[in-house]
Amino acid sequence: MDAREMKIKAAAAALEHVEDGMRLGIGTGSTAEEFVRLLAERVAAGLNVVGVPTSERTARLCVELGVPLKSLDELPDLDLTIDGADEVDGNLRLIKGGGGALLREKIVAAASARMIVIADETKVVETLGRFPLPIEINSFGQVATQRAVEKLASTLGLTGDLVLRVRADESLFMTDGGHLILDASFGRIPDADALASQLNAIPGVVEHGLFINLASLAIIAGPAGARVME
Ligand code: ABF
Repeated sequence: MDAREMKIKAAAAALEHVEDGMRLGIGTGSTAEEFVRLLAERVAAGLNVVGVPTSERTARLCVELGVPLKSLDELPDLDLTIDGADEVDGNLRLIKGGGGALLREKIVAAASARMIVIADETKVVETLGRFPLPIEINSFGQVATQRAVEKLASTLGLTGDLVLRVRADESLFMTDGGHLILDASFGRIPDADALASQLNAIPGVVEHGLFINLASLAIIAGPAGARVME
């Protein structure tokens, strides 16, 4: 089974949790996009759902495929969010944001009664941090903010480079919300809860990719099929 087939398998398993009439948060990334494609088929067959997208990219795909959308302001109480992740640990803590949508993804996940993560086995880790942690920062005072993050990392015994994310043409990556992203290559984050809470205390940090106490369960696809972590 190749990587795409595993994404499709996880997405199909998540679709079984979608009920008629649901208000859905719809995630960003290639796995979430496989979910959108399968959801669109069910909508075409009569499934009555409405989605709130977590990125402009996801919104465009939903519109293209005919998945009805509303804004989060129109639907502030969601039944279920389906989204991908860059890393999942055994306590369903996540690193997200590799796609740059972490702020809207976290806002939508927090507005949802449940969040189901869809991923393949390569995303499952014992300790978060192998994947560089995306930290969304305001462009105003970005140097001061980066220094504050570096100082926090040092106090927590975390080492590794913090790099401003750039696009292929070397221009600065800007999120849908107009912010910058620092990718922090810590390698291992032994105390994700402490890092998450202390990052939130830095004024220039808009949000970070540590999703803690947000995922209700994870559907993990591997060569033998899809399994559930909860
Ligand atoms: C998105 O899913 C991002 O938060 C995360 O980076 C991405 C993972 O992408 P993929 O499913 O393509 O591995 O929600």
